[in-house]
Amino acid sequence: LVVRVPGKPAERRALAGLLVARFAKLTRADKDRLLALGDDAFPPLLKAYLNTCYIYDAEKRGDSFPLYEKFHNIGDCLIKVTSRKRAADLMHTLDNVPANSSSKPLILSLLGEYGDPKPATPYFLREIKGASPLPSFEMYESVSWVSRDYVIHSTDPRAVALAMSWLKNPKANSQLRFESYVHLAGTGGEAGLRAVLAERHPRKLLRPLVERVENGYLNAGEFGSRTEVVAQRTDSKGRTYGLLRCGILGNAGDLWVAERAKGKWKDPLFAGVSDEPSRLMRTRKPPAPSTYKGLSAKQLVGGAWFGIVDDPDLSRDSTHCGLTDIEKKRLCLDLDKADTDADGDLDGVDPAPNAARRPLSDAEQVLATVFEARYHYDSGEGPALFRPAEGMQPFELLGRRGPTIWGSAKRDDPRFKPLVDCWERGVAFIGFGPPNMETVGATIAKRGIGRGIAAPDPKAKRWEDRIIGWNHDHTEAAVMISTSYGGLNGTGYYAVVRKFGLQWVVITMDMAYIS
Ligand SMILES: [Ca+2]
Ligand SMILES: [Ca+2]
Repeated sequence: LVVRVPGKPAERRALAGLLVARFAKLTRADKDRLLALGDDAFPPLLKAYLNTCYIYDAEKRGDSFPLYEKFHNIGDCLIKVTSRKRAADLMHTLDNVPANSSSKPLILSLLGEYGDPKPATPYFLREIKGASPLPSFEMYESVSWVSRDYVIHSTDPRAVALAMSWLKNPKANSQLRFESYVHLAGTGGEAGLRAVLAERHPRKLLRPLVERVENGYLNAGEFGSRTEVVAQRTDSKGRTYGLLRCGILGNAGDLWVAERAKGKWKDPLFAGVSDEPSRLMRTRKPPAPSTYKGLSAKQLVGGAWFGIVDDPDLSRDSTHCGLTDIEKKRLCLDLDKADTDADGDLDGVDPAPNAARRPLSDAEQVLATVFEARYHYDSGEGPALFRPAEGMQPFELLGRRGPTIWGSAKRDDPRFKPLVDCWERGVAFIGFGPPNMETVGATIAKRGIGRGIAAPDPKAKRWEDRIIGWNHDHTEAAVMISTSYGGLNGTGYYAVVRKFGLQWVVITMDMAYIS
């Protein structure tokens, strides 16, 4: 199909102006003609885009969806006719629009695409500095998102210096620190690599569970919860007890009892039973068991809890591992052993309690490196269930602040039922998979990182060839890491790692999906 447009510049510009003026009424064929005018359509489209944004911003309180739609439609056309020669117009626009204009994210992302780093970088630095502190939830199309994305992938010394300052400042926003941590070894040369390695922690034991309960916060998206006090009572001897709801073992409805002493909850104990906090929407039953010695969650919450606060069966830790038998059952650990994986660290503090420490193959190091980087700034102290691919042998995946349990490649393996039943309740389900090579390919084309990495072969015999993409000499690799707490609460990141000497380091990690 050939779209006919005039050849003479003046006629082309006149036609572009005419078509943009009646933009809302354009047929598909008209739109094709407009786009076929290419760069000649840029000036009227930019002008119309800015005008629509201006009116949209002025009327934001009203019902402005039609306007919103209009500026998106014009924006879509603008994207298609912008090229490198328009970078100066984009910078001129940014110099002149109001600070919070809704036109900014698109103009900035076009500048990121077509501008030369030297003149363009200061625009992004200015925006990201002005945007601090960052909102906790960001739209993809926000100014701070676009500028952060630019700065973090840039090798411009000014952008690298800013990312280095985030990484080295413990008080900086943790999202910015995370982005710096997973990109600087790729963008920042020797100094960037050194800064990333300096930020890595040595292997750390977990805080004892009783400490984590006191401040029990699960970083589990909408299922996150702090420990709450359901009921509190003082007995005849003046001792105060409480019934708590705490999600530190992976379920926000879990019931715990504890004594209150000197302003603190002393040695909280999991009752093994869960109720449903009203704010949570549930499609499944709470994880088993449904009763404690015949008492249902409803009865416990109704007052029966006060009768079990001294029950020695609640506090029994048969193996002296730092977890009660009831807590251990939830974590799917060996009830007969204090150190399930026999690596010297007791189950209560081992960050990988059912995977022993051992030397790792290159492929295992790739996964361990990506895992560590992904959760380096994650504050969640609850359990994760790792889902290995067929053929993987357990090894320690470190970096989270809660225990990571090595699960099974079989979906319904009964050994892990207690954690699996906490789907949508707070347990993080983590797995690796082949990177989406379309996404990786786009990044490779745009930024040159990961050149030479081949797509994994889904039919390969060895798991390392099925889920990891390698370059020819196995010094760079790409993989996807996914975390999900429930059906509509998950993220996937694809990562590229590079081997520096003997050490694997993440050189890029970007969100591939969120649900
Ligand atoms: Ca151990
Ligand atoms: Ca271990």
